[in-house]
Amino acid sequence: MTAEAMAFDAADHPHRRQNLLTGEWVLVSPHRARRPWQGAQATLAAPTRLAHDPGCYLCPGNVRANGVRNPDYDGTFVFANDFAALLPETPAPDDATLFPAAPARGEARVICFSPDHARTLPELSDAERRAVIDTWCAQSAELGARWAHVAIFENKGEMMGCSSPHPHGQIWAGDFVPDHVAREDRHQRAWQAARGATLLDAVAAAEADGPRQVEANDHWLAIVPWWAAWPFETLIIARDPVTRMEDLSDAARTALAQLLGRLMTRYDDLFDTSFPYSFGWHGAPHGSADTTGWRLHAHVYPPLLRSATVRKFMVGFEMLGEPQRDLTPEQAAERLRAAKAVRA
Ligand code: H2U
Ligand code: ZN
Repeated sequence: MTAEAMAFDAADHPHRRQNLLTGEWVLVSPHRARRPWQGAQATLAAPTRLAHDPGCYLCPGNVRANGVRNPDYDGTFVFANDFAALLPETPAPDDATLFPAAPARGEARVICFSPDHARTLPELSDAERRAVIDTWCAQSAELGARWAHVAIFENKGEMMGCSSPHPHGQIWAGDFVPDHVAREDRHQRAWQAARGATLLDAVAAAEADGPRQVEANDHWLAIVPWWAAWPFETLIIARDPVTRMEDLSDAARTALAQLLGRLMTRYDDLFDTSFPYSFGWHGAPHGSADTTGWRLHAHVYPPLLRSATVRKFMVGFEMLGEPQRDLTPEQAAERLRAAKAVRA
């Protein structure tokens, strides 16, 4: 049969999908998921962890790497990163045609999710997760009043380069809009201008109850996006017309605490491990009052592919061409839906 006569099957035929937030493409090669695998396939013994670790820099009452003692905090705890990637006062570099450079000023903070050294975000109660969300919102408002952009994120797990097992996230605020956000800014504005609709509002409407939905409630939708590059990547979209974290209503914050708990518990159940990921929020940059086209959302980028230890590597074609995946986003969503959303 000629290729023209064959009916296209997204679960079988190689094809490319475009990320509407960035314009980037991903190569989907579903037929490759059937290839034999003789590589590593280990399982991980769950490490037992104390609720308070005397050697941890982040636990309440302990002394940090720079000698400062943490207070005896009992909720979330935010402090200025002792090794901040951005500093408030730095001179501007020379900018030359062949050596382009730009100033970078800002500040970085660390947020401990709770005093408990052993409980990760999905292991906290809804009320404790709500406290983390309120802290994110307050930080976004406070730092956004001074800086053009506030990045709120969490690196979880050694595999993602996380430097401490104490559940924590980071906040980097700066006087510039970083590349990924600038790209999403352009694409969301262009969509709004061309169609008179908000891109992620349209995506949420089209994806609700569809094959890529993983979790949903009145205020949020979590999907494996059509264009997912990482095997189990998800996109969490605010269903209300909110452009920045601090504008979330009381009801949306409570609903987010529940949805995040369920989504991340599914991840943990999938490979029976504390699922590693990089996770973070994208909202309208604070540097401009014009938030046209924006819808608040979060990206979850987990590296795992086949088990607790077998990860996806973005190498070869991915480094030199564009991201590629074998498992389709629909298959990934199906597997996440089949995992448990509530801890036993
Ligand atoms: P990561 O685990 O995602 O790397 O975040 C931990 C951050 O905590 C890291 O940026 C900071 C590191 O600089 N940190 C302190 O500020 N003080 C410490 O005593 C330990 C770690
Ligand atoms: Zn700790």
